[in-house]
Parts: sequence; C-alpha cells; structure tokens
Amino acid sequence: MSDTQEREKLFRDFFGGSGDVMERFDAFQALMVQYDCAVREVRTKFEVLNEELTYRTSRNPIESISSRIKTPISIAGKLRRLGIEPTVDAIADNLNDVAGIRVICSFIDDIYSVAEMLAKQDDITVVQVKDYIRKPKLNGYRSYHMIVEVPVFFSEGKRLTRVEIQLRTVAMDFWASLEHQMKYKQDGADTPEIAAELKSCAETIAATDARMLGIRKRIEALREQKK
Ligand code: 0O2
Repeated sequence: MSDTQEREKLFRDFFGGSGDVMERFDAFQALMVQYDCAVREVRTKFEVLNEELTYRTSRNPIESISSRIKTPISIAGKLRRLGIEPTVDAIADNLNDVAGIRVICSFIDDIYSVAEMLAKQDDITVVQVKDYIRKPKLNGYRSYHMIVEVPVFFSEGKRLTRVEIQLRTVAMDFWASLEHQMKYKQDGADTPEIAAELKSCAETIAATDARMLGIRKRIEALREQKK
C-alpha cells in the first residue's frame, strides 16, 4: 500500500461520517500541507536566528531542531479524548499541536533569548506560553512550550496556522526523551519509588544545567577581563 493509500485508509477509519469521503480527504490533505508549510517557516526562523547568533557570539545557542506533523491516528485519538467528533474543521479549531517543533538549546538562558527573539517577529503571534522550566511539572518535566500562530501564504490568500514549539536544553531533552520512552502516557507500570527516582534525576539534571550555565558565565567574564 502506498503512503497516500495508507493515509486515505486511516482517514476513512477515523474520520468517517456522511458526505463525500474523497472531498473530506482532500480537505484533510490540504490542511496537512498547511501545517507542514507552517512548520518549515518557523523552523527556518530558528535556523536564521541560530546562524546569526553563532556568527555574532561565536557559539551556537541552538544545538538541534526537529519537527513533526501529528499522524492522522494521533489527531483522531486526541479529538476523541477531548470528546470532539473528528472532522477536518475540528482539527484546526481545537488542536494546537498538529504541527510541532522541538528546539534543543545549549544553555537555559539560550531558551529564553531565542523564544523572545521569535516572539518579537512581527508575523508571529504568541497564543500561549507554558513555562515548565520556572514551574516544572510534578514529575520533574522541564521545557518551555509556546503555541504560536504564523501566516502561511497560499495562491488564494493567507492562512493563519498554529504551531507548538518546545524549547529545552540538551540535558532537559535527555530526561524527557528517556522518560517518554519508559513512562509518559503508559499507565499501569508505575510506583511511587519509580516516580520519585525519575523526579530526583530531573532535579540532578536541572542542577547540572544551572552549573554549566554558571561555568559559561565565568569563562565569558574571564574573557572580558582579558580584553
Ligand atoms: P507526544 O507523544 O510527545 O506527542 P495538550 O495535550 O497539548 O493539549 P497539555 O498536555 O497540557 O495539553 O500540553 P503540554 O503540557 O504543553 O504538553 C504537550 C507536550 O509536551 C506533550 O505532547 C509532550 O511532548 C510534552 N510533555 C508534556 N508533559 C510531559 C512529560 O511529563 N514527560 C514528557 N516526556 N513529555 C511531556 P503530547 O502530544 O502529549 O505527547
């Protein structure tokens, strides 16, 4: 089965209902193209910032960027969990994280710098911010989440599109990736001891992040003195 045939089958399974299924499939494909273009726009914005800052400061604030578009199954599953009938219109109206970008920064202050630089760009509207660094989740999860709206220019006009951005340090990403693999959303295999151990690891990692930032600042101060 080709990729397109597979997506069409998933679409029929999960987005059933009355009316012409091919028409709804086309609308779904068009919406996914829109999200894909929005992700590419925002990703380019981070790449441009990274290149400019690397050139200006001789160190790169961004280590890596990854992005993804939610799969049809995941989209349908989330709408169902929210108690919303899975239709194409419901996706854009109710989901903020169909298009997602993860930006891995070198140091904690880089996260706040690049987030602020992005937010200041005049074609970006910040819809929501969740600062899980200043206020970590109870399980120890740390990351800076933004939902932004970006215009995507198509032949017939502009479409404002939401993109979820997660910014974290390399160290925060190490914890979140392993915790995601082992535990996140996998109910039933948890004990208070495991939760406490994971939280303790998150705290050790956060303390190391803070120390690494302190070391960088000391090195920078020494360099300044020598000038
Ligand atoms: P996945 O599998 O990564 O795609 P929302 O569900 O987005 O409407 P929520 O949960 O309040 O509402 O959003 P939030 O807090 O901004 O978290 C969204 C994303 O952050 C998750 O996406 C995860 O990627 C990540 N995340 C949040 N909490 C945790 C956590 O405790 N551990 C880990 N490893 N990641 C977390 P998804 O779509 O839920 O999951």
